[in-house]
Amino acid sequence: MAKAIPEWFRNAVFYEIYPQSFRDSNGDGIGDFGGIIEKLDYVKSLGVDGIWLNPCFDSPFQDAGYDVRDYRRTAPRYGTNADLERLIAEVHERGMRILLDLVPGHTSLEHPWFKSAVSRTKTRYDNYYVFTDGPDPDQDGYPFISGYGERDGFYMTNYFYSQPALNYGFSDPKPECPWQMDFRDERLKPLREEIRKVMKFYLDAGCDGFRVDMAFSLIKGKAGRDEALKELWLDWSSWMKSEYPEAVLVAEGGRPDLAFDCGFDSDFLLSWGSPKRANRAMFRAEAYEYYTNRLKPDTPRSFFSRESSGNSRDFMDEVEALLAHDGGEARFSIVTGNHDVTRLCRNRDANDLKVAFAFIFTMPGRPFLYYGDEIGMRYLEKAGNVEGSYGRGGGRSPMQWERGNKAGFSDADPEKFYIMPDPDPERPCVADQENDRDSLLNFTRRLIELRHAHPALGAEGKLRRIVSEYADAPLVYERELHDERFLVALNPAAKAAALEIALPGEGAPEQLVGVGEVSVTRKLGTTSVAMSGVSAGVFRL
Ligand code: TEU
Ligand code: CA
Repeated sequence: MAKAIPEWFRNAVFYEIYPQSFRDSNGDGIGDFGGIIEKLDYVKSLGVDGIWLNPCFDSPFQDAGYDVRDYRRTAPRYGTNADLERLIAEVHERGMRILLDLVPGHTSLEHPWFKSAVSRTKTRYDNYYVFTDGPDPDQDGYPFISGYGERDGFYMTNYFYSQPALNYGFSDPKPECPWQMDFRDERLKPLREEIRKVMKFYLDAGCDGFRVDMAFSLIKGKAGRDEALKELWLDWSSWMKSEYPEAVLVAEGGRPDLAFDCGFDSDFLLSWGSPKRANRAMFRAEAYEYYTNRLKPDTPRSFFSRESSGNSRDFMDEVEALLAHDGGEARFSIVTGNHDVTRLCRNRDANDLKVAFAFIFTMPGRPFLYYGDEIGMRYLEKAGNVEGSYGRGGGRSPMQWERGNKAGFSDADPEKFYIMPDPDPERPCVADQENDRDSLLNFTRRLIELRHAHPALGAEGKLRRIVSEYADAPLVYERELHDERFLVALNPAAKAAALEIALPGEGAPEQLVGVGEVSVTRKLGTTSVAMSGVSAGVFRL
């Protein structure tokens, strides 16, 4: 059974920092630990409780660091291990927490384990990766790379060709494929122990847990895979929870129900992972276009768009099913975006974003804010491929702190920046938005502040759907905890909306935050909600 969530995590809000793009402190054009430290007061000012830092470990950077060469050493371009410890201490000094990115599914081709495993000689690392027993034609549909290294066999990849899959075994090994080892095979234990020690290494260095990359990719197979994953993860998670009761694990799994059973404290509600991925993509405030473009052309677009042709019902159904599964603990995270998807800002203006944020920060769970989304940073279509970003580079551009061609990101010549900055001189920046009461930045701060001031609006408040059945908005729900009740009404569509809802009580409730015009009037047992196009309101009942 899953262990309880630590107190600090109960109503936590996170900020994702992509280290190479946040702030460069030594003028080489690449963000680093020192740069993040310089900006921690800003991060704190957002009201967030924790940071998720993308991989910062030694790597040949063929997938921006998701190809680890040495789990126990930070990438020199970000700083030393001691610098990382200093960052952790500075985060803690400000009363925040920090999650590192654990990548247990694969390493880089340059990891010593792989170099050893792929060599001609037999070594203790031979079973660390999935290799065929020879130039075996029966690859059973798995992705293998042939013709690399001296070993008489092919290696399985987990993502890019440069990310060989670590071997945690198969849930349904096929006798005709002897290279498929049973996930309980004793020979696989040393790798599991290594990864446990990597977690211990960083927990001892003070980090507060991990975001776990591709958490459910570890065990291969079809039949019985979920059960095998539970066994693997419960082993690690229960160890971690007993040794480090304050630490948390957040899965990148896209399956919060399975993640709960594995002992994770949360999982991202991503477009993939769900049999209903189309519904998630239509609704979530992450990646809509990115994913919908890959869906059939007649797939409706995001609910959070001015034509608002997606419906919110299927997504809310899924959220309710998840809440039922985890006993109301809401072990899922809705994100504004991440380093893999298009920025939410694509095809949306600041008001559209405010409506989406009003949703994200008043829903159950533990939301994650992707760096730069709080100022509406744009998706750069022309970013190109940088360190294996391929289609994803547009959302990884340098953080825009101030005006000017360097955006306060670095002292280096912008030509030397790690990745292309937004070329538009009118691009949004922190400095401008700090001074504007109505900016997206200050709106985001108010939402996060509200969420903390009123736990009913936070992770574990009860969610009651009032309206979610229309294909063209609005979405109305109630949040409740102890003696506090709030009404949230969202109309992302361009056209105005008016509806009557069943909501006991009299008088006009107080509006706490909003965008556009939303009025709620209650008379003789009927409540009328009138909303302008592109509007949102949070009301105290
Ligand atoms: O991504 C896992 C994932 O499954 C991806 O499909 C993701 O949805 C995709 O990149 C979108 O194009 C994780 C990391 O977040 C990603 O950055 C890494 O490249 C990947 O694992 C491999 O480690
Ligand atoms: Ca630097």
